[in-house]
Amino acid sequence: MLKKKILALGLATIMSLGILAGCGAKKEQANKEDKHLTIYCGLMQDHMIKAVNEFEKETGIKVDAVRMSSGEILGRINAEKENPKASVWFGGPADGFVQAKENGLLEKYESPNAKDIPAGYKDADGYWTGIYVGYLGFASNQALLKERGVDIPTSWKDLLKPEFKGQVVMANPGSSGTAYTALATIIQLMGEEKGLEYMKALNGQMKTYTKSGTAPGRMAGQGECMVGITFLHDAIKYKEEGMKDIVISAPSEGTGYEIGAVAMIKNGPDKEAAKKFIDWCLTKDAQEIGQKAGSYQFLTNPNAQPPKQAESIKDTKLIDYDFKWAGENRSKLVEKWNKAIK
Ligand code: S7P
Repeated sequence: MLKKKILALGLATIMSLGILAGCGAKKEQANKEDKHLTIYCGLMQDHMIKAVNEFEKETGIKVDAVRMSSGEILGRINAEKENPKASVWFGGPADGFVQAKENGLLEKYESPNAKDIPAGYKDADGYWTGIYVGYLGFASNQALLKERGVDIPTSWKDLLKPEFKGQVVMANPGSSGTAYTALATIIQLMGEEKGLEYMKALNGQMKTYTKSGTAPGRMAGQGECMVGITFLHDAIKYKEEGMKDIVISAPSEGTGYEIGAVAMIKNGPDKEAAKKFIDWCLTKDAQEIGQKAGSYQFLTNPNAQPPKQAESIKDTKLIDYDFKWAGENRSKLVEKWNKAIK
């Protein structure tokens, strides 16, 4: 009887030690998760690095960040959906986030800080939240234009002029969020049939299609082409960095714009750290970091100070860009564009 009691006591002790050890391991794992975060980032590298450094400093969470174009991020999180490697998608036009939500790749997270962001800049169901706004337009090389006696393009129609043949650069809408904004803008402005006809004609004017939407403005600045189709804040950045020949213009028919967003990736490994990162992205201070790295987008937090460098483009004529439509039709439109330019 005594032997049995001792045995039972021994077993109970071993079991509770086991449970305690299990709890300890779980806690350690949870702590580790709280202190680490992997993000996929659609922003320019220098902006991404500054933001990540500041977040790490403020929270002690170590961030691994990978910069990719929007189409690449979509492809990556789709390929990893059974075993996600990253927990946050940080930056890039909202159209990609709309598609990711449609495809079940995002996790709903309504940050308490999202209350500060106006309704027009966030997903109504809480899957993504806007952090900045950027306008699409043209970056031209003034020296090249002058040399060839060509006027600055001020309309989408202008890009089809014979003098721009072989002189226009934009990114591929399949890989680039910027270029997809351009494609979706043209279709919203002209309708699907006329819009695809326009894209086909524009294809005849192209020097090349780049992978990232940040390249065309840089190429124009370096004199590798006359015109790059780009977000205007990127053109301002290159000009500020010394590409003095860049001249900025926007199409008179109206232009599209991006809401740069942040979202949680479904079943990502660092959920708690991801929430902290998203909360942080929506704050005034975090949003103002971009301008310290030469990123001059408008900001979605009404308390954040917009960059003074963007003042000159604030009256750009915008279309009533439909993000939901653009995101939901992304794959279909890219496929049609690919057929149209063949
Ligand atoms: O960070 C500058 C910025 O223009 O980069 C993103 C842009 O779409 C580049 O990515 P893609 O290669 O996918 O085009 C914008 O979200 C952002 O404003």
